[in-house]
Order: sequence, then C-alpha cells, then structure tokens
Amino acid sequence: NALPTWWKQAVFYQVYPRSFKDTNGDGIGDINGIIENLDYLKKLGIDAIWINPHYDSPNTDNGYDIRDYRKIMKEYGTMEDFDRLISEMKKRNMRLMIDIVINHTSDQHAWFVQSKSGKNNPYRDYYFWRDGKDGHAPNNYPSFFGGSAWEKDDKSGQYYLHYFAKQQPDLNWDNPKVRQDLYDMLRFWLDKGVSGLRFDTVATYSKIPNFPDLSQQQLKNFAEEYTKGPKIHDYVNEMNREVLSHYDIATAGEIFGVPLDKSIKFFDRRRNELNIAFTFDLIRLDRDADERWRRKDWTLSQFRKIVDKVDQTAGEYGWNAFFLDNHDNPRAVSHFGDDRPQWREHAAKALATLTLTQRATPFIYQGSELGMTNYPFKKIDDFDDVEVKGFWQDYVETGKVKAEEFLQNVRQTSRDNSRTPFQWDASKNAGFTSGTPWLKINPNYKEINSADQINNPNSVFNYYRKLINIRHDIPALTYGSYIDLDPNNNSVYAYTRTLGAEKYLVVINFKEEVMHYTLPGDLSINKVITENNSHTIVNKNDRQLRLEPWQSGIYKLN
Ligand code: ISL
Ligand code: CA
Repeated sequence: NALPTWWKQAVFYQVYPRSFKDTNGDGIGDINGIIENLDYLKKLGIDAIWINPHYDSPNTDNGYDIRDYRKIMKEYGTMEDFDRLISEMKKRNMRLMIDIVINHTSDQHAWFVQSKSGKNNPYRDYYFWRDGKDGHAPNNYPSFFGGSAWEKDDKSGQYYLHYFAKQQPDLNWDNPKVRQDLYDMLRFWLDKGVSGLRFDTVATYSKIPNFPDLSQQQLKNFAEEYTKGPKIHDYVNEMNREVLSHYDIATAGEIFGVPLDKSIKFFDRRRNELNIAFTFDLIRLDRDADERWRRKDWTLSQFRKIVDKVDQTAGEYGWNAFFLDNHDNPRAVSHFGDDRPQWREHAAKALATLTLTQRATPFIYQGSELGMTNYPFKKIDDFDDVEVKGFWQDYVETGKVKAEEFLQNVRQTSRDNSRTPFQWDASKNAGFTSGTPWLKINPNYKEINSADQINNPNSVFNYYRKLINIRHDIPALTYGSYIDLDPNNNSVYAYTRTLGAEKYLVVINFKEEVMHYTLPGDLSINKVITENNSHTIVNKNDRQLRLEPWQSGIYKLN
C-alpha cells in the first residue's frame, strides 16, 4: 500500500476532556489537566491526541452543541491554555486532532439567535425553517435523541430542524454563506497549528430537498436516510478544495449511518474528500438501527467478518481508523472482552493486541490502556447523557418497554459507560478531582488505576506500551495486507499481516478456556514477537499453539 504518511503510522489517543483530569477542583476535566499528563501519554507511546469538542458550549450534549466556535469552553480553560497545549505537544513531537461539529450548532449560537429572531433576519437561512403541516411538524423525521426532529418556535409559528437534541439546530449547508463561515472557522484553528480534524456526523450535512416523509420501512433506519442528501459529496469535496488540501493534516470522518459500500466515497483518496474513516458496523454489531439502546448477542465470526469487510472497503485507496470504544460506546473490555476480575486484564491485553495490529490507524480511548470497565448503573437517575434520557422518554414513559428491561440494556450500551472520570490513582475520587466529579467515578478505581499500573511490569498499561513500540518498529503491522485465516472460527481469531517478504501472525483466544490452534497450510512460526498470558514456550518452526484463556500473541512467520 503506497503513500506512507504520518497519520497512518501514528497511534492516536482519544481524550474526553471533561473526564480526563481536573486541575482546579470544579469537578470537570480541563486543558491544564491534559497538559499535565502529556508525559504520561508520551510514556505510553502516543503520537497524536483527538480531543472531543473544546469550544464554548451550554453542554446539552457535552460540547457537541457549540455556542461560539472561536472560544474555549470556560470550564476547560482559556485560549492561552489551548495555545499552550499545542506548543507543549509540539515540544514532545505530538500532534493534536480537534473535533469539528458543523452539522449543527447550539441553539445559543449567535447565528441561531439571529435566525430565530424573525423571518426576514439575514441569518434566517442559516438553518432549516419550515411551516408545519396541518398543525404538525413539517414531516415525520425523528431525532437521534428521541421525539421529533422538528421544534416549533411560537414566535414565527415555524419549525426548525434538529437531527440531535432540540438545542442542536441543523445548519443549512445549501446556503453558501454558511459554508464560507465554517471554512473560515476551520482556517482559524488550522492556522494555530492543529494537525487533525475529526468531522462529527459528516454524512448528514446535506439534507433531502423538500423533506418528504419517511416510509415505515425507512423509519427503522432513519440514520441511513439522513445520509442520502444529494449534495453531500459536493460539499465535502468543496471543503477539501478550499481548506483541507492547504494543510498537512489528518482528516477523519465520523461516517455514521452510511452502509460500508457507500462509505468509501468519503475517503477514497482519488476523490479528495477526507483521509481516515470511522465506520460503525463493528462497534455496533450488537445493535439494531432502531431501538439503538438494546443489546443483541454477537459472535466472534460475525465480528471478524466485519473487520474483513471494513478492511476490504478501504482497499488500496482508503484508510480506516480502528477503535473498540469511544465516548459514544461502552468500554471495550466490558463489550468485547470479559470484565470479570479473573479475566479482565487478560481480555484487555487481548483487545489491545487486536487494536494495534490492524491495517488502520489505532485510536485508544482514554482509560482503555488500563482496562477500565463499564459502570454499574442501577437506576435512570444514575445517568447523565441526553441520549439515554430521550430513549427513556420514548420507550419507558410511553409504556412500550418496562423500566427493568430498558435498564438492563442501557447498563451495557449507554454512552455514559465510557464517560466516567479517568482513574488516576487509589486516592479519593481516583485522583481525578479534589472537588465533586461531574459524573460518578467507577467504584473499581482502587483495583484499576494508572498509578498502580505504571509501576507494574505486567499491567495492561505496560502491555499497551509494549505493543505500541512493536507497532512503531514493524511496518508490516501498519501497511501489510490483512488475511483472516479462519473467518468461521468462533473461538480463536488468527490473521496474518504481510508486507513484501515479511509475514506476521496474530492469534487471539476469545474464550475463557484453553484452546488449541494449528496453523493452516504450510505456515510455521519463526519467532515470538510478544505474548500475553502464555504458559508454554513456542519453538522455532512450531505449527501448533496451546492458548490459555484470552491469550494473544504476535509471531513472525517463516
Ligand atoms: O452514539 C450514537 C447513538 O448511540 C450515535 O447515533 C451518535 O449520535 C452519532 O454517531 C453521532 O455522534 C456524534 O454527534 C453527536 C454527539 O452526541 C456524539 O457524541 C458524536 O460523537 C451529535 O453531535
Ligand atoms: Ca476543572
């Protein structure tokens, strides 16, 4: 795969600033908390950081509702702090990717305040305003966070569109002034020395003209319908031409809702749109498009077939991000591994092996380098997230689903699972804050925290560290072709990565029992690169492996 670039070789780390580290005792993480811990991340081997939105916001959706694109969220600090973050990162040869939320703004953004003030206001067309139909919303679009995607404004009698919360009105990309204002804003941040942009919900910028009603069938997967705006690729291409192509940056798209075979259009490099794809087939393999709060069973075979398809989708001209958790999804070890105390560390290391040996840029979500787990939520009041509350209204308050059944599911699927504060040490509040944390800390912080793990050579942290080193050393693990050796196997996940004459084998036992694995064809082992939880010695030319529960390993093949 030609064209080596820094963002293919980099290992990224996602910081959710609100929950990373609080330095002034208000219970909310801040920019200084990130700066204080750059050396921690450097020690881990991280090359680049993606931070969730850092802009001025009333925080209906934790910063994804931006009030002022050129101001820092006051809880996070000041513009001087932000500039210092960039310069401190530069000193350490690290790069910063920021979150770009331009599908919508906050309803408190100056543009929306103007827009709402009257039908003849010059900013009216910055958003989508429509008349109702027979006293109802203009059409039957649902919002991602429950209820209708239209909100009535009593003053003008018209409705405005919001795919997310009603405090997040959708910007009208069909208006060229909107696009130019957004491009100026992007230049503002890029000129500060930002090296990457992650485009939030990028596939929904263009809307379907005239807003026809969705059919019953379409309503079941409205997320996909929202990605069918006819001008979406014109807009992303224009943004690339006018802004992105003028900088040496990583541009990642959150391509939510788009079927894989169509997603490539966003990141095929011949098309000049974006360069890294976040797709969701894998992380959402146990969810349906409707009732997104519900969890279904999944198998390893389903899982690896998706990995394969995602890899083939990128093909020669695209490039993926690989991630097993983020701020919108449960913790990887609870979701895809096993978070019971006897398996947690082994499973977390196994998932680390998987994450760092894909033909894609790895994104490690904060705390996963420690094997942090889901939170033991008990009642609806334990949650903070706008999404889970919207679902509760739509399903439980309407009587469609029993509270108990709902809670049983969201305990495992809720976005709050990954948003609990980072576990720094065993002191009060896990060392996250000296005040009251904005979201409860996982009660397991005395067993799982970074202070403990840094000093323990066998910790999850030190295994991540080792794997990141290995990835940096062996180009085949970044660029080599990926071949799944046995897609139907539901216990042992084995694949090769081949670059030129160099061939590597990755083996992961997804079961909490001993498994035996024989290498297919004439493959045989040349040497062990790393292993976790192995109790047997592997010799040169071996073809059979005895795998302990959740054992994983990387081997050079003959
Ligand atoms: O997380 C989801 C559902 O559980 C997705 O539907 C999610 O809303 C979608 O991936 C878009 O996510 C992004 O934009 C949202 C924000 O709430 C998410 O945190 C962000 O990642 C609106 O800005
Ligand atoms: Ca703070």
